[in-house]
Amino acid sequence: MTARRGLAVVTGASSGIGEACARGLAEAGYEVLACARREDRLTAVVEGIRAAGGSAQVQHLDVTSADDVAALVERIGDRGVDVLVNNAGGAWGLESVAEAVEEKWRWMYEVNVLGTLRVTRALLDGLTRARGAVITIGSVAGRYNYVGGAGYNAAKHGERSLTEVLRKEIAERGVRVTEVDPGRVRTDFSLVRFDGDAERAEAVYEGKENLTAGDVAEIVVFAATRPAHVNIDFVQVTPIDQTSV
Ligand code: 8X3
Repeated sequence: MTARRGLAVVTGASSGIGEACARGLAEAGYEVLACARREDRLTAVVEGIRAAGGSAQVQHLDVTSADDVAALVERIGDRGVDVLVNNAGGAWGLESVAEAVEEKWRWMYEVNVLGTLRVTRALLDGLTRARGAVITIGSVAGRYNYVGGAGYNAAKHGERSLTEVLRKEIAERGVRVTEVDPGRVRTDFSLVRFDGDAERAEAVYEGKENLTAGDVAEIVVFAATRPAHVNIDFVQVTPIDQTSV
């Protein structure tokens, strides 16, 4: 398959929703620059895409690192960026406000809000050149609050504010901005949240309908491939039994 649609940059592409977006966008004909911290897993993802006939490359990226973001910008050079998927992010902990751990809150703000800001701002020129699309993976946690969720809720609400304002500010450049807010998706999300406690993580998904990362990626690809005058502002998507949101 040859890349027909231009360049798609995906953060957090080594697993879960990011990996599925990288695969889906490559299948749709984009040349994917797959970005993540874990280069071994990222390399496996990229090899899988290539084996399926798609176009993809590995880019080491920790969204909390200004140097890594600068290296990403340098790699892209004066190319246009047709799609940026801001997927890197996550939750850490489920403590009550009374028991809040500042380090965890700081990390969640850093990856979900500042990471999205840092990468998006750095690629704005490229996105403008291509009249591209920014697609940010938010969460239902950015719309509805829950007990134990305050740190993650606050970060995802912050990311949503950033995304909404960005849409209003850069529409005049022809850059589209979409937020996709998934509910429960079976990924490593809960494993990360619970510090690698597999049993606790599995309990989140056990006996429930769960979205797959692929379900979310289909929406991302759909939003990315709309005509230039069509902006999908946001999509909330949940498994059918997640009626709490
Ligand atoms: C996570 C969404 O519903 O699993 O971003 O808490 S949920």
